[in-house]
Amino acid sequence: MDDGERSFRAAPSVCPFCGVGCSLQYSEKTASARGWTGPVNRKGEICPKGGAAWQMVEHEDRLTQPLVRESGRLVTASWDEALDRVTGTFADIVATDGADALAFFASSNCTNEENYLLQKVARLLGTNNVDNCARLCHASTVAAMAQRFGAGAMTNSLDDLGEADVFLVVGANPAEQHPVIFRSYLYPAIKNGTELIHIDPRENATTEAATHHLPVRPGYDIPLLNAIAAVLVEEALTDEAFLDERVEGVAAFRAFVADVDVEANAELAGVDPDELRAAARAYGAADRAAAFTGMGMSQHHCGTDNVHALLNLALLTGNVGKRGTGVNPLRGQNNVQGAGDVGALPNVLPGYQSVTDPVARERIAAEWGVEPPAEPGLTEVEATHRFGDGVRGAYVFGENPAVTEPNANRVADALDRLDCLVVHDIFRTETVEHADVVLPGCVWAEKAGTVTNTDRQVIRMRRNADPPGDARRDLEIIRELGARLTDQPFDYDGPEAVFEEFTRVSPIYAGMSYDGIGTGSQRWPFPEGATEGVGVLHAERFESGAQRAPLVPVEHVDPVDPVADDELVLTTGRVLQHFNSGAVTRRSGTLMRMRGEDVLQIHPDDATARDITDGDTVEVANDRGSVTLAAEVTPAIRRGTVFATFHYADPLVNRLTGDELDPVAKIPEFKHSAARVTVVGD
Ligand SMILES: Nc1nc2c(c(=O)[nH]1)N[C@H]1C(S)=C(S)[C@@H](COP(=O)(O)OP(=O)(O)OC[C@H]3O[C@@H](n4cnc5c(=O)[nH]c(N)nc54)[C@H](O)[C@@H]3O)O[C@H]1N2
Ligand SMILES: Nc1nc2c(c(=O)[nH]1)N[C@H]1C(S)=C(S)[C@@H](COP(=O)(O)OP(=O)(O)OC[C@H]3O[C@@H](n4cnc5c(=O)[nH]c(N)nc54)[C@H](O)[C@@H]3O)O[C@H]1N2
Ligand code: SF4
Ligand SMILES: [Mo]
Repeated sequence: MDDGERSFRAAPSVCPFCGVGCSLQYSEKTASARGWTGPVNRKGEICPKGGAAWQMVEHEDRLTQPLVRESGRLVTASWDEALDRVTGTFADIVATDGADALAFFASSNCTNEENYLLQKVARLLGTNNVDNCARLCHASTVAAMAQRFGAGAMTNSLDDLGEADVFLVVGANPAEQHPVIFRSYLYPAIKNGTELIHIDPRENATTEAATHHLPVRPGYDIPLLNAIAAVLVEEALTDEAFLDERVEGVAAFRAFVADVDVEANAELAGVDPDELRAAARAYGAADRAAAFTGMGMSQHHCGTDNVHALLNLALLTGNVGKRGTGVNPLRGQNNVQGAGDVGALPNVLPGYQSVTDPVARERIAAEWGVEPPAEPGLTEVEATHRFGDGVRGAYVFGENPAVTEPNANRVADALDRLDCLVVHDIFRTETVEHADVVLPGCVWAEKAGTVTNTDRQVIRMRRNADPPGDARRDLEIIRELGARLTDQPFDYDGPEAVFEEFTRVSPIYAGMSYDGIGTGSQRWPFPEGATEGVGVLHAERFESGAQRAPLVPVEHVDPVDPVADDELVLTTGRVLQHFNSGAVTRRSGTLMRMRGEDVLQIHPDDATARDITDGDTVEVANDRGSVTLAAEVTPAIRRGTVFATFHYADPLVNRLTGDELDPVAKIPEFKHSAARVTVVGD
């Protein structure tokens, strides 16, 4: 790419990667991104991904022209040709099969304003088929927390969590996945004596700081958490005053845990019962204990129930509604919280108002002039399963489902069954290879807008550069799409006008403004007259409006894939140096030098039984597909379990994951698949 004519400038913006929301801007001195002292990274600290974030701005692989498929090949086209193709085909589909024959995938890597407009386009067309990859991520957590507490978000703020005496981290590895939270907020407390309980089948960078490690068998968190609940009740470590005032269903729950056999549950979960009791005592005895939950909990066919089991522990011990407590989902991408907040979800309108609520629909209609449809739409994975069978057209904005959805061989077929796949991205991704139209968008540093980070802080992004070549700003592309596809003008003169409209239709953001946010943040909920917003939720009442939240007994269900004697359990996840589908980080020279290839972590006993030695090439296979990668023989992973990341297109690890979904949240079972592991020569 010829960058000779591009000019760059420093303007406070936000890191495009994880949900921590560190502030970044261009540095002329180093010609790269550097942290500035933002509302989260108060000393300007960033992790290696943030440090490499400028590389995508100037990358030679950037999409700089629209592409359309002609005779089977993607060829360059003008914007008019590309947009005409999209609007012509989509209008045709709506005319013949109705708007529900379209599906819109919004982007949790993109701004509130972009996602708000995309869901508006979908709903004006007449469909609630709009979702974002929160579906693959914390959908189950959000479902459980919204049902019990009335808000699907971190109960607490990063600012107060350091006051905890115990951190209970379940199925999350913040030292690698939320590095600035771990380093700047958790680790200082740990150094000061806060105990860390880590529940994870692997020892990883987070475990290094742990006081207790329970290496749970993947898929067996419910028996483990129920056993902790039983110990809390048995040893009178519950908060009786809190149970009296703020909790319901207490007697039934006590009866339920009275039947829990702690030793048997520990054995089922694959952990030492004494260790489990010690961890339960630490959590129960703490004056303040804060729980954190991640993908190890959420990405199961029982993901919603996993989180329910964790919420029980917080309620039993009165660890809700106070500083240094709560249940805190560490959110994924820089705007996955916001993509949900603005209503890029099939069941809720902006601000989590149900699509089935006539009052909420009327409130939207008063602003839009059109009432959104009342039937909940399809979730992402459900939509993919319907491609070519009811769904004929899809708009994929800033997502790479060919790599990140489960059962990748099936996903590839599904993408090809569409009459029209539009991919709006910045690189020629694996998903682009299936597209009929490709729209070149812009990266973080080329856009303005807001994102909402993991602890509900709305932060502003500002332009450091113009998009390269003919690439356009994401908001501009969606605005143009809306103007062409609907009978509304979509004549917003920039992101601020979109944000203002959003604050008018979404009560949780009412009163926020670009000026008020400035170079700091505003947090939801944002009561009238607030300047910053509420840090600790559920203090007097739960966000549901109720004074009490229920304890809910949850029963274990076995993982979906039966594991034969000669098979191992494959669980998948992340490493520090790469991000999700790897579309961006695999193109970063700096990060690739730090971690070039994917490996399969396997326990020495499982390796020996298969004649595998460290560094061997191994095949990992099941009925859905197979991949080959290098073995890393390590006692850091529990026996019987193997781990690989999903960051690479080759090996495409999601070939092995299955289609089963959590019945409530429709999240896939990414964390448990049966697999045969064999050595393939040297
Ligand atoms: N470096 C980096 N940071 C990221 C991302 C990235 O790709 N790279 N992605 C971002 C996104 S989108 C997200 S959602 C977050 C996710 O952040 P995390 O939730 O921390 O991500 P994972 O590595 O998928 O899973 C966490 C841990 O769950 C463990 N685990 C696996 N199965 C089970 C189980 O059955 N039970 C329990 N208790 N644990 C289990 C795994 O061993 C793993 O260490 O990270 C965000 N930050
Ligand atoms: N096996 C397995 N699979 C998983 C998971 C797992 O733990 N295991 N985790 C799941 C989770 S939690 C998640 S969140 C999903 C993530 O799934 P995806 O969202 O599909 O993954 P990303 O790599 O984040 O995709 C981002 C895409 O957006 C593009 N992009 C980035 N910034 C911009 C921008 O500003 N504008 C535009 N237009 N495009 C942009 C990138 O080039 C990339 O193609 O993966 C899920 N899949
Ligand atoms: S911790 Fe997350 S937001 Fe902060 S620099 Fe790293 S990737 Fe970016
Ligand atoms: Mo995620």
